[in-house]
Formats: sequence, structure tokens, C-alpha cells
Amino acid sequence: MTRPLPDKVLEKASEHFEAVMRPSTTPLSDEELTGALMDFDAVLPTLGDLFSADVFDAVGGHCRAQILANFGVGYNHIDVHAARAVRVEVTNTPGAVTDATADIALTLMLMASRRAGEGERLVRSGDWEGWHPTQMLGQHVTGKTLGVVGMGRIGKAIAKRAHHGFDMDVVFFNRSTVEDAGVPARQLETLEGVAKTADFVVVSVPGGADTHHLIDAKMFSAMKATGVFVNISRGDVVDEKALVSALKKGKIASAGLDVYENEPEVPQALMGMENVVLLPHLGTAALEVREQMGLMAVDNLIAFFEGKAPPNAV
Ligand code: 8YV
Repeated sequence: MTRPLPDKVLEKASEHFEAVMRPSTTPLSDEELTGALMDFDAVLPTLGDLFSADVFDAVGGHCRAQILANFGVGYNHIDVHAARAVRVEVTNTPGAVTDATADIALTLMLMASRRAGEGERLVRSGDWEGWHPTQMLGQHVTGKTLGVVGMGRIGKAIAKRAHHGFDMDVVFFNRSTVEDAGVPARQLETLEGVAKTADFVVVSVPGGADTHHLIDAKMFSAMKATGVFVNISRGDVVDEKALVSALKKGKIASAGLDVYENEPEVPQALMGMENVVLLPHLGTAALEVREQMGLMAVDNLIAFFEGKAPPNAV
């Protein structure tokens, strides 16, 4: 285990394996990445541990690891093709992350549209001069249109919350046809269509080469000037420079971000904007959720070493 994980995860892993938990919270160094593959039968990595093709190359024929049981649904930090080439199985933890990540999407939608971050800063600064009828007016949420980019498990959970909780209409873009979005929702043919129609655009696609800068200047130009943009997926899905420029030029009204292109770096320009809500990748940051993710990763290891197909092979 490459990072400290909740106690329950180590306990369960220790019932089945000789489990070692690395005490550091930082990503594995290059040396540690190759060491993990050469010295352990299985690795339970997390976001930030870059198992790139170069790492697999460097290990060459000395790879002892047979499986990388990723802690998290997103596995764009693991080169799955390179892993397969040396017969290393890769698994992830879908399902465990869905509701918590959707909750953070709604948190960002509400905070960005109702100016909650800005308001909190005002109170804490001691400069609040009291209520008046036109103080800090944000945008109404109920009844607006939500545009989801990527209608997978998390996209559907976001749509469900928006539809049932906030009477929102839902439109979405997805590369394949989605027969059942779980709530009444209209699949649009283009990203631009979603940008033009929605009051809130929320991105919930996997990261990696296929979706790199999927959200670009063209997308922001197509959005309404009152539009709220939210990203809870991966930072590299969004061209951050284009986002900064769209916010500066008033092409969109506000943004809520949980993820960034080069975490933990956040563009200085975004830090200076009152209409941007910035969270430190909190998508699944709740104890029960992190326990569930860890237990699911361990279940994958157990199945694998019992000679069965791991339930969440990617
Ligand atoms: C996790 C996430 O905390 O599951 C994911 O893909 O983005 C996060 O919420 C992270 O991946 C843990 O490795």
C-alpha cells in the first residue's frame, strides 16, 4: 500500500497477505515505483503514483508484481497497456466513489452559483457590513438546466441529485448512446450543444489521453455568459489556460473545481478570482468512502490470488 489508508483496510489486507503500508502521503518517487514492482507481489497504488511505460520498461524482466489494485476509480496514472505487456493485471474501485463524488459536484455547483466561497471569505474578513436586498446576489439554482459531460456512474448520480433535489432539466454529452440516464435527460450530439443549452456544465469523464483538453476555448465560448462550470473528474480534461481566459473575459460566470492539471499546483490567476471555488481534490474524502475504496481494492487482490477473475479488472 503506497499511502496511509484507513485502519480497516490494513486490517483486512493483513488477514490475507503480508501487508506493508508505506507511511508517507507523497507520491512514489521513480525509485520507489520500480522498487514497488520488483519487491512486491501486489501493489495498492493511489492517484499520483505514476506507473508509466518508462517505469515498466525500467523494471523489464524483473517485475515481481502481478497486480496493481488501484485505490480509486480513475487510473490514468497507470499505463494499462504497458502493465498488460508484462502481464500485470490492473483493477480499480468503481461504485465506491460514485455518491461522494456526485455530492462534491453538487457542492461546487451550489457554492459557485450562490457565491458561497466569496461570502465565507467576506464574513471571515470582518468586512461584512450587514444584510441588504442586493448584497452578493448569485444565481438561482432550482429549475435550471444541467449539462453533464460524461454520463457514466458519476454523471448519472449528479443528474439524479439535480433532477430530484433541484427540479433541474438535464442534457448530456456521452461518446456512446446512453439508453437510461436514470432520470429524464436528453442526450445531445455535440459538446457544443450541451454548452449552449446548459446553465451548469459539469464534467465527469475519465482523464487520460482520450479526454485530454476535451473542454477547451471553443466549449467555453459556446457556454452562456451566466454559465457555471464544474470539474470533478481530472484536471487534464480541461484546458486550464482557456478556462482562466474565459473567466477573465466574462465568457462564463463562475467555476467550481475539485481537480487541476498539475496538482497540487493551482494557477495563480484562478486563486485571485472571487467567482471561482477551489477544492483540494475532495471528491471521495469521507472516511466510510475511503474505507469502502480500500476494501474493494483488497477484494480484487483476494480474488486474484485465489485464481479468480478480480471483480474490477480494467
Ligand atoms: C480518489 C478519485 O480519492 O477515485 C478517483 O478516481 O479521483 C479520487 O476521488 C483518488 O483517486 C484516490 O486514488
